[in-house]
Amino acid sequence: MFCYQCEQTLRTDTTAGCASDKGACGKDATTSDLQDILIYQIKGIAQYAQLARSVGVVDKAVDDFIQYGFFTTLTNVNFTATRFVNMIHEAARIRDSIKTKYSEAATDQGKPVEEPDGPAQFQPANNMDDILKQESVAVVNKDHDIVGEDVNGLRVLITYGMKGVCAYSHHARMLGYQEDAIDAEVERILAYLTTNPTDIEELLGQALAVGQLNLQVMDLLDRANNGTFGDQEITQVRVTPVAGKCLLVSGHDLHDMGQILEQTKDQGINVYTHGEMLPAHAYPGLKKYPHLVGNYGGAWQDQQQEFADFPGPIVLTSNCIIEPAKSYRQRIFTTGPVGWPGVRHIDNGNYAPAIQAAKALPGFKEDSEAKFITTGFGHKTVLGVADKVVDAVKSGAIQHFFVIGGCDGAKPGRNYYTELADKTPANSIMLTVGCAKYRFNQNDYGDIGGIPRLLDMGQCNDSYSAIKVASALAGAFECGVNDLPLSLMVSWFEQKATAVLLSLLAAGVKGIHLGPSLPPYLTPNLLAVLTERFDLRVNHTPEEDLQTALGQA
Ligand code: SF4
Ligand code: SF3
Repeated sequence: MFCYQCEQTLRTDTTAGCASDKGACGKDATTSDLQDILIYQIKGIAQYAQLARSVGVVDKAVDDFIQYGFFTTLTNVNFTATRFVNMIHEAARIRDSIKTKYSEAATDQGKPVEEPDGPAQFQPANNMDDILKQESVAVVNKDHDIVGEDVNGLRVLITYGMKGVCAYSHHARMLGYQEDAIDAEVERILAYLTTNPTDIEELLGQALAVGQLNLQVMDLLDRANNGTFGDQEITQVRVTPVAGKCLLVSGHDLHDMGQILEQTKDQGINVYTHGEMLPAHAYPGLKKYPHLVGNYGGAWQDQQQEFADFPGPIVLTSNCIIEPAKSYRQRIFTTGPVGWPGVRHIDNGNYAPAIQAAKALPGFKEDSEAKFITTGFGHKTVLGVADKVVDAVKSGAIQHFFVIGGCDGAKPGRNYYTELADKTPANSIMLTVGCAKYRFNQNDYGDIGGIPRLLDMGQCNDSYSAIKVASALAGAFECGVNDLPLSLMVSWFEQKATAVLLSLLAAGVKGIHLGPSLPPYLTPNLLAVLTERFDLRVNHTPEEDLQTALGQA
């Protein structure tokens, strides 16, 4: 195996990458190799899908599979090797089907039928052992020594960024939101990667195209979430348990959340959100369920202790799952792209097994002291008080905005974000998205003229909100986003954050602070380019970075 897609990848002084029997996340070599093969095949499907599109054949089911398949390989999503064997065989069937449709349409139109080479021609073996023997074509770093680390790094950046794009797009598709232009661009970029590109400038351009595509996808997802469940509203969320039977929902997928709430209605079960599901409380279409009672626990990396303590079943709807301890393995369920060997998987939208488990398990015996946090500052909420915000900036009451968001993680050094938030000046506003917020969202930072100093805009899926607010402020002050008193402190862990980073760069945002450590595929040369063109900044100490952000360095 070789995988270096996430921040917790094993690092030595000279190299980075999980390359032995098991990654730092618990992904074993078999699963990792099967994931590489699936990614390779999907690029081959994209080759044919793109050709099919050129003769007017568009098959939405093919794009569903492309995007779902990429999502399953994102960090902390799916660890079940047998699921990947099934998907590899399905990928071959889907490739054959789109190939046939393309050939027939091209022939009907009197056009020559092309036979793309590379991934499009891959034939998987029948069983897992033999498939694993085919892995050499799909190894992430296979061309590293031929093309050099910079070209390899950019190809990897594009592939990993596309995992984030596909994850966000899959969430939107779950709610019935899909756009052909997005699907076509996904196919184009994946097919581009099969051409073995080596031109650095061209690859950089394509990496920014991934960011541009992700902006479209996040816009679609924003419309999907708000269109389905209503615009986020400012909401007080209880963070302490109440007495009664209980069920915990983790991950990002609001469609799953809606189904679970509907199916647990009037069943005497209290539903709690965990991790990135916290913003669900802010949507009218979800908060209308009185049995959605609160948020339980913190960010994903604390789940082994928190899930062990939770007296009910747990449903994981997306990243981040980590190895379930024996104490709760029998009462955790996965759904959608998520998987863990031996953990029950619900793939038909029927949560009856989890509901039965909730009824059978003890639940919370008594109420804990009530404590609350606030969420629901989506872009519509914040822009609803834009006049107040603009006045506060003009009067000097607000002197700076910080976006402190992205992923949380298990490695030491993440307290950087707690310290950073705590040390921001009292005349500044913090916008946050993603699970990084759990480092500081229990703290009371007060308000500025009634505007809370900490505004939780939602999941990492809602990073689009931060971009929208920044653009609107720039419009109000008739300046560019880079001229605003605004600093972005982005916490990176997995590939959704990679896609968001590329989106920010594609939107022309400069001076982003990226941490806690850099993606290993950003080589010194690539970092130098990003620093020169985008003023990308590497984390130092919270004090130093605050000084830089505030222009006092
Ligand atoms: Fe290592 Fe991260 Fe890949 Fe897991 S996802 S194998 S921790 S780089
Ligand atoms: Fe978090 Fe996994 Fe990325 Fe959605 S839940 S931000 S790490």
